Amino acid sequence: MALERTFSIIKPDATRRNLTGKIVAKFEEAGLRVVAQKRIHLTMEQAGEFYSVHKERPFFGELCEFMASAPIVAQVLEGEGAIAKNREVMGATNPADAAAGTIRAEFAESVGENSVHGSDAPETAATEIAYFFSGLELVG
Ligand code: 3AN
Repeated sequence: MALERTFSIIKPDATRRNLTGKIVAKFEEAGLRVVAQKRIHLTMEQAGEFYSVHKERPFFGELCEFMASAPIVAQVLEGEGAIAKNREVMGATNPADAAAGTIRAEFAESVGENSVHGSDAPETAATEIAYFFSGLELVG
């Protein structure tokens, strides 16, 4: 399997509850390496731009308000098959469906406030990484 990079966000529900370290530990235990990381507070406009693929969905406004409600931690994770591995460690979107031991099963509060975001494909990973980080900030 190839060495990949994926984009990850530790969301406001998790930063608010001081869960950053516990979530990073889950990634590291799964063999993912944090090669870039920063804590930022998104504006509504930035949240809307990041989630623009969902702009027609009924929960779009609520999603943007949530993502701009408190700081997030944006990260780039590197590892063998990092995109799929990260999604496995995150668990299903709805915490009620997430497998035991996954981040969402342990920490997520609801389908909307679900603690983490992870890219779903190589193309989205590249776009999302470039939206948040410059090449100089990726330190493998
Ligand atoms: P994932 O984050 O697992 O890839 P997506 O891409 O379907 O899931 O959804 C993006 C984000 O939109 C989710 N992480 C969640 O915060 C929010 N979301 C998805 N479905 C709902 C829903 N039914 N109600 C509220 N928010 C939702």
